[in-house]
Amino acid sequence: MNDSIITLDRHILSEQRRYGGRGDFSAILSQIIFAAKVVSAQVAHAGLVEDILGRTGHTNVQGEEVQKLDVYANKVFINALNYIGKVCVMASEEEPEMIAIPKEHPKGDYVIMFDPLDGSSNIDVNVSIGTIFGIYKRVSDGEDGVLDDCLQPGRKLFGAGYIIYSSSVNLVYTTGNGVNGFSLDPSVGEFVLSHPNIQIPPRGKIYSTNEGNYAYWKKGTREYIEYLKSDRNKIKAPYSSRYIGSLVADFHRNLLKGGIFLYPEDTKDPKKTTGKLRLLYEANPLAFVVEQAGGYASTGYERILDIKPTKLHQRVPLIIGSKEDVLEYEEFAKRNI
Ligand code: P6P
Repeated sequence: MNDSIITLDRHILSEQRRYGGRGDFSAILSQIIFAAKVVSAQVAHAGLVEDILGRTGHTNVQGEEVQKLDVYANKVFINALNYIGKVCVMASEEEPEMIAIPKEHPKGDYVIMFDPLDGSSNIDVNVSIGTIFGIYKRVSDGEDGVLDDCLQPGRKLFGAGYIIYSSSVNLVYTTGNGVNGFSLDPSVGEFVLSHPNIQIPPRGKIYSTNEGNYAYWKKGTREYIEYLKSDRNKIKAPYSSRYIGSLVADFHRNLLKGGIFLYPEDTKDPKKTTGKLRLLYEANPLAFVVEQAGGYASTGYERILDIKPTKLHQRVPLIIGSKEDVLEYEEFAKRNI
């Protein structure tokens, strides 16, 4: 492999040398990479292999039908991270409580939040799905991590990223020094740098939202979407609507092309009066990535990364993408409170 090709492992090492670090964080990222490769192999076969396709008959803490691949991905990430001695506690969308590090393994200084397989309802229709992760330094003393280590605001993130399992497998991550994207080369089993120094356009031409919720949106949200769909007295062409229904896929497209993703609060479903998406392992990691790429993430009223979490699985409205678009949405939301 010639030296113009930068593998993810090489990139992590160069970041460690450039910005310092004992290698603990790099070891965590290396394990996330390993887990991503394992999950991607199974996702690639999900359409073919009966025993991991379809439903487990169980529901997770979110009350959602758990697909077998969710269960599998959750275990893969937990087992890849719990023995390396760098982590003191984890939390997953698939686990109702915090995930303690088994007593036989040493504990470390980091805290991992993750959604092992977001968009899993799309698995059996072959739509892109993804993993989202956030990495914090612990705030507690003692051996085992505690809830306070998990309930940190997103602005305290030390690193974050996502993996999208699609026509190609991409891993996008930041350690607070910009955003870089890597593509898995299956011929060598390595992630190679494919999207260096990602910067989201300040304004896009795409909006991503489930307009089926229109009747339950607040007035400001409805007015904003109508505004995007109008030609504003021939001043600007209407935005294009693109909605995959898989957060990582919608986010990734908007990150590269520009645009705004909206999952606002709605007034129909009691579980969604504060939005559907989860703060700790969906909104915060993607908010950290998008701000590092020059974008912005908001609830419509406040910056996502400034929210002090109170519960492991708390939900938030998520408005995320090109900064000018998200700020424009805030103007509509705030004048209709
Ligand atoms: P809706 C998938 O279930 C998910 O959690 C996200 O990946 C996605 O953005 C959202 O929910 C889709 O929700 O209500 O539009 O189906």
